Amino acid sequence: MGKKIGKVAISCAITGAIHTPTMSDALPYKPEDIAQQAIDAAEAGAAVLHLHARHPEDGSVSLDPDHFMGFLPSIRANTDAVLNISTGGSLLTTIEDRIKPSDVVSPEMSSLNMGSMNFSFHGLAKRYDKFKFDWEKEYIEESDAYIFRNTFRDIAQVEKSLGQKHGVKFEHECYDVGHLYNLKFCMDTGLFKAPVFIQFIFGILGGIGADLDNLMFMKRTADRLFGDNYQWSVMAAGGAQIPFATQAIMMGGNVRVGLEDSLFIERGKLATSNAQQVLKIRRIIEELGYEVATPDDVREMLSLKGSDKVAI
Ligand code: KMH
Ligand code: ZN
Repeated sequence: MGKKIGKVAISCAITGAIHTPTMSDALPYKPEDIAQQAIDAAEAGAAVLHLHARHPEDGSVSLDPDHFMGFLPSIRANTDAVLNISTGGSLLTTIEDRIKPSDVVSPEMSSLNMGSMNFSFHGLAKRYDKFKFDWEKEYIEESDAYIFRNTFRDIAQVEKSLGQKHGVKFEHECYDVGHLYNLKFCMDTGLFKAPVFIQFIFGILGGIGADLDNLMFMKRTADRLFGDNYQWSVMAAGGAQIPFATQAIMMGGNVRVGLEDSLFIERGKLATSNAQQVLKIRRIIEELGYEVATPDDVREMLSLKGSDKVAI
């Protein structure tokens, strides 16, 4: 084996809160399916599992900690992956509700969205004539009126409830350049300590678009604001997922894939599982001469508290 250039951490976001069951049979929403796909994704090379819960009967989004507990013990028992619990799981409720699952689970990581914004996927509704479940059509169509609320007070609340109380490290989700400045302000006022982990996000309607120039710009801006005090990863929605992840690898960053962010494995072709996307990006990582980071590599890179401190 040739000498490797560096390590790349793969995060896999298993189901999320945007896509609905009609859009892909592969999107998991039953606890046993979320667990199995997460385990398979970890086996394929994902070091971090970014997790949301769904109602098992109809796949609608859920923030009920019991629904998380329907799949987390099995994932924990079968993988060493870093568990990352979303705090952005609903556009329709309070930050307190969004914090609850992580407060119960005390994971090594949680997502933390770094600004309020439009967050819309209403354009997807017209692609489907019929929906599997009653809630889906309205949920998608109504997203033209959704505001994803993440005020500075909300951000501070997440830090207090999860960072201070549980030693949770955050995946700082930055959907636009302004979110980097929000994070910088929070760091300057002592809310977060280095190294912070930034997820640059592209292609959400309401955030910065999936143009490669924007990735360069986000990275240059982050370098200027944070210097050596940050680690980074890239997530792009839909068809931009793998191309942006590839660009991130070549720039020395980390990557996020998963059915939360894209239902596709290539243009026009649905992915059959989360693991399929992980395996694809893994092949690219290795072909480009890099090595896939293990969960322990990520623990070291981000100074995580350790899996023994997770409450499952
Ligand atoms: N689906 C991503 C664009 C969260 O979980 O905190 C947003 C996300 C939010 O991952
Ligand atoms: Zn998410």
